[in-house]
Amino acid sequence: MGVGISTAGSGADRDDPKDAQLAAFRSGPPEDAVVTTDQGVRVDDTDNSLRAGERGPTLLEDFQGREKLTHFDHERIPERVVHARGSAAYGYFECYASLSDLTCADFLSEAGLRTPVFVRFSTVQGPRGSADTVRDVRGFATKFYTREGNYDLVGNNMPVFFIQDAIKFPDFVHAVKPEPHNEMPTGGTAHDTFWDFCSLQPESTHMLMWAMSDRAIPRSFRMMQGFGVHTFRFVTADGRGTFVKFHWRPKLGVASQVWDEAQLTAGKDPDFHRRDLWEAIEAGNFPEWELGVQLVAEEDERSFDFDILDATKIIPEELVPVRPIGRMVLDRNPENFFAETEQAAFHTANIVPGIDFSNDPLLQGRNFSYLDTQLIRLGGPNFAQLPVNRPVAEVHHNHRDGYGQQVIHRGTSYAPNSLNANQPHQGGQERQAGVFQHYQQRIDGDVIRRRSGSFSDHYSQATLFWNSMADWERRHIVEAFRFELGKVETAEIRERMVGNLARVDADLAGRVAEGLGMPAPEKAAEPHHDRTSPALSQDNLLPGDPSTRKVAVLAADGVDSARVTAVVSALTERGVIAEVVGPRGGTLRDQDGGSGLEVDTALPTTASVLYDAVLVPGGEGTVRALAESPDARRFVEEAYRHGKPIGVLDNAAELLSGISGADLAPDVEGSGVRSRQGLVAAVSEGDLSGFRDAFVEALAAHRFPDRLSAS
Ligand code: HDE
Repeated sequence: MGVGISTAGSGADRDDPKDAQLAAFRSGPPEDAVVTTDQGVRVDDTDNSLRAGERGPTLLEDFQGREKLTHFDHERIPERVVHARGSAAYGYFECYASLSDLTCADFLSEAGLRTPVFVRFSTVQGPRGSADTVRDVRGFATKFYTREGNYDLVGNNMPVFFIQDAIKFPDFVHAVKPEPHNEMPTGGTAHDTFWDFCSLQPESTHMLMWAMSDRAIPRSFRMMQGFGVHTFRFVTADGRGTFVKFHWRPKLGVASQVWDEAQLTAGKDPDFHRRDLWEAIEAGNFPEWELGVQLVAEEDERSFDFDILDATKIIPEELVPVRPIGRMVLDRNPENFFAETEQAAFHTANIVPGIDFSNDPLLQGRNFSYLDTQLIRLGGPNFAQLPVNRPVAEVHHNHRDGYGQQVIHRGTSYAPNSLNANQPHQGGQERQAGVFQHYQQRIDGDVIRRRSGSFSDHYSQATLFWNSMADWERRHIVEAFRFELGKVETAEIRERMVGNLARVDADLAGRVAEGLGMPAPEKAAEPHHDRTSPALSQDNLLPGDPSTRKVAVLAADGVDSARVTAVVSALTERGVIAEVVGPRGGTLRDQDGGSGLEVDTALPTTASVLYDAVLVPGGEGTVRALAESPDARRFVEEAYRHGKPIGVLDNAAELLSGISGADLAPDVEGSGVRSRQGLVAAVSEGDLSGFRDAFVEALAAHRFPDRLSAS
């Protein structure tokens, strides 16, 4: 894919006010122009320095050379202290129906109303250049460019957080980041300081369950849920409040990699998630999420056995259902990574009329931190004027000056004033549509540094999460704890952590301890509960849609191309992406000697972990060549080990014979297909429809984790 740089002013969608605004800032390569300095002076040569004699020293008066090097020297800005690695896209949010009975937010006021958005996904721990597929929380930050100003919903792909109070954030981040003495590990939590902190801070236990689950190794940004995490408030035009939690649900369902696959992907394609998002949008497969809300009446604030102000707790969906209120589609890639994705500045305090905060102490601290961090990262107070951050609503205030000021303000810069008829004037105390007023609440309390007792149960919801998992999800959680704690060098930290896990579930703690070679911990003092919340299990979050899943058609010379083409066209009709992977580039010979399949990707340049499934066509030559190729055998074996669907046509079934456990289902007379645990074989020469249906069904199931080794 080429680098698409549009020429100035082109490519704007006039129905999208944000895109129309950005058009004014775009600059493409000129059609025919002499290179200039920053001052617009056309110059003869920026390839050779000005020097005294051909072999002499460079002269200080070389202003072209100095300008070029100086600009280059200043290209870098500080990366985000957390969430440094990210990828983003533009799109729109569309409201399903007016929510004016709950909120006066304009962007939620009308069925079909579209609001432009910019969404940045990220990992948390690693630096800008780290791999995408590490085990980590993913950021899911959305900027809504509403007609009433920018609203930022700065969420994650997990609904809870590690700590309850923002004042602990620097400690948490210092612990999770690479260790200070040797700057290791990059992008991961499997090290002593992280587990030291968490084992001493039991409020992290619930979040650790999420972080050790497959939610921390998503298949794609497009297949992740998003959560606002905190409880916020909706506020109506007449000032009535309702507590609200935000949920993004991906249309493609929630799907993950498996841990071995994620680690291999980090090497084979460190940009795996970035590429996936970019390519999906370029191909017109626009990712989509539904926004849902959980609503709690003000008077029900204290009616749960947890505190809704505590960000280490969810409100189980079985207690308060999620009500869909709109959908978001991402349909445009940014054009310059630095200008847009890197300079995007999100802030939890960017809210609009109709939305307000709760007293969640984590949220209250974030409301300070995000503005503060942009000041250092973007070098001054005018970052809201950067194209990506500009609201589409008009801006009027008396803020002036500062680094990088882009506006030539005229007139006075204070209020009250008589010289400019007191403009801009205050919105006023009277309630008015489109004018933000803080939600009025009565606060009465002593000034103290203490957490509410209602924040003190750190285990019940961790148990709820564990109880709600399918067997395979539990296996993965156990394996993740074994991996992470297995990398911890200090025995006391491992013991303390396993002790905490015993308070979540005895079986969990016992299995983790066994993997670490430790004695099972004492039975926990307090009883565990057996409540479940089915909405938490990924088993219940797959809609059965195979579209945009990527299938490698692994083939070599001598392929039966007619049969495979018949399958591939049926897959393509279902939105599946099929790529022919061959031993080399070019065209593969058909079994009849003519030209067969066009190779999309040569085997040495790719890997099984970059696909969701493998399809191996038949044909004498192709099967023999693949069986003799260690790379091809590994490709299939790895797909099997990672629980992926494998389809084999005709004699290609032979390739499975070398893989331990890869036994085909018994032949069902007349069906023409043998299918079990994602291994799908076409066994009759004739009709392929049974095979196609079974393979598509396997793709929609995503993975067959029970095929993987048990622990
Ligand atoms: Fe953030 N967080 N955070 N965070 N966070 C940042 O802001 C912070 C928290 C989240 O794509 C920083 O611009 C504090 C929870 C996302 O640009 C910083 C606390 C959640 C992003 C910051 C939290 C998040 C950030 C770093 C504890 C999920 C990336 C650079 C109270 C609801 C946004 C920046 C993007 C980024 C502070 C906890 C999500 C330092 C103090 C909880 C998605 O300001």
